[in-house]
Amino acid sequence: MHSITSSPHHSITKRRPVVGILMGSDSDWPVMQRAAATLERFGVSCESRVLSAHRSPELVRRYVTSAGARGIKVFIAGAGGAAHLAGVIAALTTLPVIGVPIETKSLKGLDSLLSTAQMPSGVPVATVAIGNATNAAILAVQCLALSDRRLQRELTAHKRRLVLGIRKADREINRSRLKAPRPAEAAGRGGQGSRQLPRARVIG
Ligand code: C2R
Repeated sequence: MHSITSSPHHSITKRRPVVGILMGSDSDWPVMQRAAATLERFGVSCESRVLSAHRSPELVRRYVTSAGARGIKVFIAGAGGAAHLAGVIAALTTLPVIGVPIETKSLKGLDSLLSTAQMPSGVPVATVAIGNATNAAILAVQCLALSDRRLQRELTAHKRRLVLGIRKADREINRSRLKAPRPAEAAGRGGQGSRQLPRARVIG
């Protein structure tokens, strides 16, 4: 069991939630909590719910059809395997729906990816990469930023941090290349010249 909160209506801040994070099972929470954490970093209030289109279809219908009136503006839905949750939400609302395909043991999340992304024409689900709940949250912030100056500024700052992260990684990788023995020198000493370079890390 993965704990979400003691309350099923988890609110990140005291403010009225504007993003509804749904997941098909509490086993999805280790991935989906990254969406909640990212929204929190942007100062966006959200609520997280475990609701399954397969196991509790009526609860999904009730939640989704009442959410707009309570102030929810975007849904993020994570599900694995036969991942129909995001599609069912999209069928029930005119609000934007962002799908997070959850990685699975048997098919590595390809099943989730295809069942989330391959929606019929007329009912879109904006699908992010397998397990990338962070991107789902950023996309939700981008939707909200269309009518929110503060969020526009936060997104601009976020882009700037990405550039800084890449520049730092670029500097570090060149510094370690200068320190590393050349392949020929290393080969002469019996090595393969394969000194491990640090992995470029992007600040997200
Ligand atoms: P359990 O770990 O509870 O067995 O769930 C969940 O999202 C989870 O990734 C296994 C997987 O089943 C998924 N699930 C769906 C739906 N409901 C649950 N894909 C749905 O309605 O689409």
